[in-house]
Amino acid sequence: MAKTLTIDPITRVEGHLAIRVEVEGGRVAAAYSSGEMFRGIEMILQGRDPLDAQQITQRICGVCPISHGMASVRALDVAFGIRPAPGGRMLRNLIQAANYIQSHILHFYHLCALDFVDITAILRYQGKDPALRGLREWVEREQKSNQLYPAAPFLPRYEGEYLKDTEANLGAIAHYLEALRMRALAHEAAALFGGKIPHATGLVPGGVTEGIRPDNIAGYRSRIQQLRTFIDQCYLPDVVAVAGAFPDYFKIGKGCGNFLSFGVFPETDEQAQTLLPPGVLVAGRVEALDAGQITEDVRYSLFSSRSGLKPEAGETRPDPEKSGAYSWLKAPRYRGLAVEVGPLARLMVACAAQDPRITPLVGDLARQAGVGLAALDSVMGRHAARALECKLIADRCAEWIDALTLGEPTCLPFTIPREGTGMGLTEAPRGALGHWIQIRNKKIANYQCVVPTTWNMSPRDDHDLPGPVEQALVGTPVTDAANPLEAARVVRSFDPCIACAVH
Ligand code: NFE
Ligand code: MG
Repeated sequence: MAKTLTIDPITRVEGHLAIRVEVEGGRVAAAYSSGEMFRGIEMILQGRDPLDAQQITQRICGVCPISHGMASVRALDVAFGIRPAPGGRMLRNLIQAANYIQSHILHFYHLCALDFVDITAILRYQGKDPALRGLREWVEREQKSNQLYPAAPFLPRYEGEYLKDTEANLGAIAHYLEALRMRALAHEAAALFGGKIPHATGLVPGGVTEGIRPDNIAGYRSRIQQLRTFIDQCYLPDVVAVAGAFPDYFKIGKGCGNFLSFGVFPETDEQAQTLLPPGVLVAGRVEALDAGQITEDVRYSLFSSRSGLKPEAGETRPDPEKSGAYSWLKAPRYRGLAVEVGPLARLMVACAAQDPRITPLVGDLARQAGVGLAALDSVMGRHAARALECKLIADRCAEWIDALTLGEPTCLPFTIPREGTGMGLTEAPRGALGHWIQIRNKKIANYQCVVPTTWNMSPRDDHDLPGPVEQALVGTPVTDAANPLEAARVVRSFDPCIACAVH
């Protein structure tokens, strides 16, 4: 007989997510993903000045604000009939890249590492490092506390198999602390060109308001060099070590098998030439992206809006009492298919398109992990893809910063049209992100966002097709119903952000 388990809230993800699984014979037989909060940013935008869109949509999230700002200014570029100044396009890339690096380091060290690294190893720490000694005292306090909630963020935790080697654990724990400093550096790098972070003020239609000067170039370059060292010497080796210790996780968490990328980091004026290419991978074949194939179903979502609408005609009408609905996320579909988005999707699409820069790197990664390319569609493959992408982007940043031209214009004049429409597609750290704007009488008539975690954590659609994480959970072992660690690892491998997903 099926037994139902609910993980609510699932910790160490951004926002409020509940996962319900039906377990039969020690494995997940069915899964349900519920976003548990409503925000209504799309409704807040209606009737406002179009220039408010990039400021307000950045408030969707403090982790990936730049990507919302980018999708927004790209939609405004189209609606205003302008293209960004070349210097502005380069600065947008540098700002967005710094935010990616921050986000990927955050996910690995501060959100998911403690799924694998044994934090209790710090109790055996005998060294003199004041930060690690402080951490040991913190974890000791948590261990002694018999109150469930004040003891956070490390204990209690789901018990199960963690990394065994004390030195490996202590090394990763030291990197957990170092990663906090690295994220600050990445934030500073983004702020040098974006004005501030989170919620950059410098992103505008036509480019970026900050100029290209020796001081901001030097500041960005030095921070990127430190980040590249951390990625090469800590992040990648730690992911490889975790992968080596948990090889089963190349077989756990296989997703829906379809991958979507909008493409990101335009290297020329043309969207088609992006560092990470656009495309859709269905049943092993890569197709050109057709944004006209995107719709959102709401049968199981807490909305009374019409179902199956395209984003440009999308509606946001909350219906908290809706019978049968179980999530505040809509269910985005591409030609009716559930598709996975994120770093793994971007690399899979790039490999299927035989991208000359990316394909050999992914092949090397799979060889290093001792698995075939197909095994990357898994929990461990998602972590490895995120780390590899972080390196790819950071290395490219070092080239972009050297290619800037001092004093080159970074923004353009524009006028707000009386009427207009725009679609802004980009890739956020967690995957494909689109904003759609309709302008009437110089005001926002409608604004719709379709967001990475909305794709990945979506509930069932109108045809009862489960969303990507709901599919990935099926078959996951549950060795101890009181400690469903395996299921939590599957969910966290997607790096969900529910604030974004419900927006
Ligand atoms: Ni709130 Fe975001 C990213 C976006 S995820 S983190 O990356 O857009 O849905
Ligand atoms: Mg939306």
